[in-house]
Amino acid sequence: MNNFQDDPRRRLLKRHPANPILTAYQWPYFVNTVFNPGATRLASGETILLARVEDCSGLSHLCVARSADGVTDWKVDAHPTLVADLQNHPEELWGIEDPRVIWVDELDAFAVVFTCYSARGPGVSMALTKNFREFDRIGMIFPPEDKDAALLPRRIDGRWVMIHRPVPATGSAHIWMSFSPDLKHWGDHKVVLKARRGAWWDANKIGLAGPLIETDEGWLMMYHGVKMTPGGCIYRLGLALFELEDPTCCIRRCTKWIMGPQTDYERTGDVGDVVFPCGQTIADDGDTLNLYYGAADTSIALATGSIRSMLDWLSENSTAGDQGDD
Ligand code: BMA
Repeated sequence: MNNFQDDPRRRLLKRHPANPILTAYQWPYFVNTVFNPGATRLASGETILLARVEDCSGLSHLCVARSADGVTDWKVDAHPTLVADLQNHPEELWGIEDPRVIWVDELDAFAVVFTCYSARGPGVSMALTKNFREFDRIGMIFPPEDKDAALLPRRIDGRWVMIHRPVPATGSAHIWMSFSPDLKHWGDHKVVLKARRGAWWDANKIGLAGPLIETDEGWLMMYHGVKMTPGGCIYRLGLALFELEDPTCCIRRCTKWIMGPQTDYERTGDVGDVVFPCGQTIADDGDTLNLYYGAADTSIALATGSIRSMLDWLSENSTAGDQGDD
């Protein structure tokens, strides 16, 4: 008998019954799709989603949605919040996508790291904001092809740390970390998590989901794995844990995915079979995780879990270290 109902992974992330919680129909202006939002909570407790919005040109911009409970009654900005600025940033030619947002005490600002879609392919750009109304653009920090990037919320050994996913000319696309003294000049690039090979769920191409979560056991990373099949790609989610004071060092990495496309809104849309989180919020208890994710590149959905349970599950369903393949 199939024991799927007993699979503990079903309890790790629970889909919200109101899913999808945000769709293009809730947008105050006409758009094609809303998906892959960055997420954060303000000191007031308000949840902010910085959604990727694709209009009917096919290009994307970013738009803020705010909610007191993080589930209902979203107030969406009446107009696009952050749009491509071609005059100053020609690398944003084909729009901006997939923001990851993190509060940085030292900067007294949120760091927004997003994809700039240039004529040479996607690169990584950064901007700072205090209020999600005005943004100070730092500009492109990693050239094409690179994406799926987020900043660690604090310096490690005096340097900023960026997680990102360059795509090499040959071989698999792995997750890297790079270091900077000033958020502008980046170096000491290092692969930190490799895509597996063959039939694995996370073979050939992986990328960061939301920003890393600091726990007492290490930095918890959620990442997506892309399984390429004759029927198309399947985007699923997994977990890995990295050392707190040396985040390039992977402590353990899951074997099985924790969440994959199952519901209609995840399986069907502009790009079917995609669950793609770019951010999460953590409740006042310090443990409850609200994971906001793009579903099938069409709508925004929410899944809720416990960080403690994820760490426990990871310790029983993992291999030590990275274990990926070159
Ligand atoms: C990735 C990114 C995401 C997208 C996903 C599935 O490469 O471009 O924005 O959600 O593909 O189409």
